[in-house]
Amino acid sequence: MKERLQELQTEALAKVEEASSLQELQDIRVAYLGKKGPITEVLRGMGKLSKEERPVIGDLANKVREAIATELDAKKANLEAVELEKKLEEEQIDVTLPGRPVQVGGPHLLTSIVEEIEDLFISMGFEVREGPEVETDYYNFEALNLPKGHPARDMQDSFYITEELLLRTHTSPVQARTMGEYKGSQPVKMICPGKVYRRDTDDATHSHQFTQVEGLYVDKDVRMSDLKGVLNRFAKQFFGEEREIRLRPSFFPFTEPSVEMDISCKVCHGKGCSVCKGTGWIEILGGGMVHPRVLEMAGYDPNVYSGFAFGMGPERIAMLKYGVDDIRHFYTNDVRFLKQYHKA
Ligand code: 2NL
Repeated sequence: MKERLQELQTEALAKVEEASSLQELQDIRVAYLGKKGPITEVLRGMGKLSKEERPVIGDLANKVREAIATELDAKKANLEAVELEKKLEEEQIDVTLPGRPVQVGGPHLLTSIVEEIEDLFISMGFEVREGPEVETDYYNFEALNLPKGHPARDMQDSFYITEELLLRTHTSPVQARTMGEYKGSQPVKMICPGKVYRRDTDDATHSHQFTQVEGLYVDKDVRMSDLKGVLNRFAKQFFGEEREIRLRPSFFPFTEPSVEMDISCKVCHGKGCSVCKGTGWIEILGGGMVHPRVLEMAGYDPNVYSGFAFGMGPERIAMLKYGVDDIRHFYTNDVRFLKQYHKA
């Protein structure tokens, strides 16, 4: 029996030595140390032994068992280390490889233009105010001297939601609301940028939705010369100090008198070319002195207060500044178009 146990140990240790995978080790463990293994079998046959032999064989069997188990554990640790080494080798990463470029966006051209306009007027003491895009008939029309039946408020030209609610057709209602809040108690000096809506068929120069920035300055003693000074500063800072402005008489229902402002053409400097259609001047915006009826309806006494107002379309301004030939570029969002105007 002694010899049988020693044989088993030699045989098992040789197999452990040869094993090259964890699965093989597990098989050896089951084969030699398992319940149906040869060592268990030897121990089971101990009943036939003499009293003196029994502890000696039992002791030896345990030692053999331990020796095999120890070798199995050592080999297992060894194989695991080899396997980890192999895995690390295979999964090696090159930390010096350049990273994949990340696509970053930037502000939309219109956003940049509106922010540039805002900054210029903020520097002249105007505050920026926003208001609802769904407006009441009162603030969009009535309060701006466009009473019911006025030709400029044709149902065909606006998106009506109900009899009394519509998508605003200009940002002036934000100004009418602000004056209405103050009710003649303090001056107003504000601009209001935002989206406006008109029922129009979209083409290269028309859009059913576009952007507007309107300005309003109401105080005692505000004159047309104040309007001219503010707009001149705006035009030169926005388009370049070499540009000139001129005001022409015009008409709007909410201003009296009304004007339109042109800037000198930067291509021909007033001589006339295709950009300015031979006139030397390019129309930029409209404005005028706030109509006394508009002041009155908002609670400002037109005998005490006067004001100027103006409105411009940032799409048109961006088109002039960058030579964009189709207003639809602002909404179709072709990234090749948009990317051209990212500063960084
Ligand atoms: C244009 C012309 C204009 C106004 C907007 C205005 C607002 C109030 C009172 C009086 Cl609360 N006027 N706004 C005045 C004249 C012209 O816009 O061509 N916009 C794109």
